[in-house]
Amino acid sequence: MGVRFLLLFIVGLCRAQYDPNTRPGRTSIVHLFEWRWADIALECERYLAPNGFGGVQISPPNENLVIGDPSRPWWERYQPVSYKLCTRSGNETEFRDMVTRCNNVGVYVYADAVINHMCGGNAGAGNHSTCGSFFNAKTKEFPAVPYSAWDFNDAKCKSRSGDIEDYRDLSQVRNCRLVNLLDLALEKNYVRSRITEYMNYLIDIGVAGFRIDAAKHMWPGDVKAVLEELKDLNRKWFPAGAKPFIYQEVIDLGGEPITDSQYFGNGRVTEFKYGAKLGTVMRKWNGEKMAYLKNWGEGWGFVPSDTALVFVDNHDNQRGHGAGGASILTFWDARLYKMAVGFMLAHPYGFTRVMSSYRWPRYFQNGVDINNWVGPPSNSDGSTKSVPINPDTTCGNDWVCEHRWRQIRNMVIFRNVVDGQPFSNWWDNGSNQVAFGRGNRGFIAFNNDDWYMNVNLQTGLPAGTYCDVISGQKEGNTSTPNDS
Ligand code: QV4
Ligand code: CA
Repeated sequence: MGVRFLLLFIVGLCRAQYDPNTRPGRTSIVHLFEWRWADIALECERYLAPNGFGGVQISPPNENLVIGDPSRPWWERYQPVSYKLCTRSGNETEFRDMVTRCNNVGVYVYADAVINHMCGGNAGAGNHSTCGSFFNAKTKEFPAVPYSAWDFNDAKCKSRSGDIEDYRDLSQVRNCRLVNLLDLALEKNYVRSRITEYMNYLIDIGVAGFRIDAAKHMWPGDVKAVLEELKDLNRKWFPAGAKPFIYQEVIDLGGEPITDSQYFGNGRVTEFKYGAKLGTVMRKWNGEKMAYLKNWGEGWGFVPSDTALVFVDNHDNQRGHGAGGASILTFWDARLYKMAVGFMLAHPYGFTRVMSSYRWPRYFQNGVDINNWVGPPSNSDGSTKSVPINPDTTCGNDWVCEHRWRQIRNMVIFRNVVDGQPFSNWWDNGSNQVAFGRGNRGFIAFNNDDWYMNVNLQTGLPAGTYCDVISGQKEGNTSTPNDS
């Protein structure tokens, strides 16, 4: 008995970082990309908690390089200058207020941790940083951390330019600069301790976990060493012994020496094949059709369900950054997007993240969106605009708020309701009409063919009258018809 108990305990500990720590019955998170902390706090209270969202992924909270004042690209936030908590999203006081208020309503916060690198190697005179900390990228000095030249990897990098040139070369991908970003020497105890100090500071404030940015560009053992020094979550909101949820950004679309499975020991990984394949199916590219989704999940070569963080699009591939973006569906393709997100939220595979974006002036030249750098809706002084809520519950100021679209919000609730129920009663027409249930709790049907769908299906639900929460809204005992 004693041995068995001990064994269970150890296994439990090792799995802890795969657990999102969401409240029971809350099964998804939403990425509020580039939102201000003040707006996220309000959104937790007025919308996310009442609608069963489990948490929010936030943009990197630490100090970064300011680029191209006043037209600031979103991607400046992936160029750290220090671990001080001030960015365009807000200062430390606002950050603490957000975490406290979201936690108090049971919506937890997941921070984007940019720990592979600091800012680009050419930044220097003429550039400043979001908290005003001094730095010099040319001499690799970041006194606000502090880091200096010997905390970086350049000596270990074997590429000609010092940048990553060949993704088939595993040590180049991990030891050289990703697009010239100064690459931290994570095998050094000193560097590890600065990073764990930062992450533990966030844990003490009350965050529930981390997206590990550019995990592919760090040695799995180095990431592990950092994670092993992390504290348990804050006892004010989390049970004793709760570990931060970890999901690592590894883009593994196949064909490279760096694979998702190398990172399973550290926590979950972002399954990029998921959105790429689902987009291909919904667009009917390469002869794909929805009928083939019958064995969606591991059957499609994805990582094991309990190691996967899944999403239809993310902040990179929705605008042509990162890898494998061509088939990706986004809010710009609203109808197909709602179907894809609906499918993701209805299907039991993986832990689900919903994207919430802002509109930007997309402008294609030779197939490339030359405006894919454009930062969040902002005022003339470069500060980020707030997220006003319209009377019809949509968002103003060019914030898209996909998470507030009825179909997506209701499917987030659907996923909570069917949590733990088996994938059941699959039906397809051999083409693009499919349907399936989740035990006796929910049922969903899709028609992505160009003709009507008129079939009698076994749903597995108890006899009764049900509301279609995609086309309508359940109001008391009736289901309201509506626009789309
Ligand atoms: C450019 C050239 C370099 C040159 C340099 C000289 O490309 O070859 O050496 O100038 O100064 C930006 C610019 C990029 C510029 C670079 C350095 O886009 O043109 O280099 O800065 O100044 C985001 C953006 C990047 C951006 C970066 C830092 O996507 O474009 O780079 O932020 O501001 C791979 C990785 C994966 C990564 C993905 C985008 O495996 O890890 O690419 N995804 C994550 C984030 C992503 C972020 C980073 C990693 C970096 O999700 O948003 O990149 O933190 O697939
Ligand atoms: Ca690296």
